[in-house]
Amino acid sequence: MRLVLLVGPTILLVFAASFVLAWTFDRRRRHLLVFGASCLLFCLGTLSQILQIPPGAGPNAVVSAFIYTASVLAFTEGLLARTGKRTSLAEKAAITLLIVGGIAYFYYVDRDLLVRIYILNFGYGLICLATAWRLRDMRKGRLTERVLFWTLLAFALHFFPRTILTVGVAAPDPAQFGLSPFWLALQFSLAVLGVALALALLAVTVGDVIEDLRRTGNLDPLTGILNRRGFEEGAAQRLADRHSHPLCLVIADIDRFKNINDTLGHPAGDEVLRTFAALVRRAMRRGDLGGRFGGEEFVLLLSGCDAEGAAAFAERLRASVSEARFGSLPDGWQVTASFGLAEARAGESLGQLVARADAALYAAKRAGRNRVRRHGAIPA
Ligand code: GH3
Ligand code: MG
Ligand code: MG
Repeated sequence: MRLVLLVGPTILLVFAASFVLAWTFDRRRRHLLVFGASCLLFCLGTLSQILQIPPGAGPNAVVSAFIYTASVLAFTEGLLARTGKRTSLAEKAAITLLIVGGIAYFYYVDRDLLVRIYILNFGYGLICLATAWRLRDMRKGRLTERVLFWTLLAFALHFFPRTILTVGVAAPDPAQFGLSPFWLALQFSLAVLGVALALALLAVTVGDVIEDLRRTGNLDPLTGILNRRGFEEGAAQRLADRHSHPLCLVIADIDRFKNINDTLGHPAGDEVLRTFAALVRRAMRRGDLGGRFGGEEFVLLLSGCDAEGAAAFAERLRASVSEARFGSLPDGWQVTASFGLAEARAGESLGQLVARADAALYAAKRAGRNRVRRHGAIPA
């Protein structure tokens, strides 16, 4: 046997190992394991053909068709699972039955190599094409996602012209199958497009991990809302985008929070912060930005909202805080917060806007706490 035939299966094994290794770093990404399984199955399918296991053309055709179909289905399942989509078990079973049943029928009942070639190639092309269609949003995603989408589409489409051009209407001579243009073109296209596809998958995997790190680096671990860095990043974008204006910044500061910590301990204080953050999150609309600036100070950036709207928003949040029940506090302990807000001026930096809202917050504290103050407004 020529050793060169084992190059493909070896490459597939390396890819399978890479995906499984990537999965061990973050086991929530089950789709990586599915990609690993897909590569491994494809490797086994190739080996079954090269080594003629099981022996005999009929059993070998049926078994390898089954393994290849499982591999293609695992691959598309992994792609879909990555974005929370899936195909049903019934769909997968029906596809497998159609393809493997077709291969068995056109070997044992009505022997026809030509039809078998078309079933496999058009079948896999259609599965990949349907998957590309369901994942069409990826073409607007990150660079790695766009590369993966177009590689997938090219891979899906290539099945059709390649088969038609190298097989046409006459099946290759079974005795010379390994030397037929169909087989050689198949090997070549799998080596090029298949490897490109696996590399694109790995690139997307790396991109996913980076994106995850970036996101968690922008989140406050205690409350799950944005931390100062995440808030500043998002706020700078909105300030620069004139479609977000009018834009208001609201700073909320829990009143006499130190007292809670001193009387009931730090863990009770942390629990209050978590509940407070949940109230903030509930009050926000889509497109609003909310974060914790450290300590017991929360900031909100309200898009498409003028000072009137922001004052009404802050007043609602103030009321909901003063009425809320905080689990870590004794009955009858009321938590209140003071609010300062300012509407962004044209060309104003985030620092300047925060300073004005902060001045309003300070006025709210001085006026007795548990109230909302607007920068520039005449104190009532
Ligand atoms: P005021 O009404 O003037 O805002 O009074 P205050 O006590 O809320 O304000 P002050 O700034 O004096 O106290 C804030 C306290 O918040 C001090 C600090 O120990 C506490 N703190 C800061 N970060 C955390 C945190 O992550 N968890 C807890 N439990 N406490 C924190
Ligand atoms: Mg405070
Ligand atoms: Mg404070």
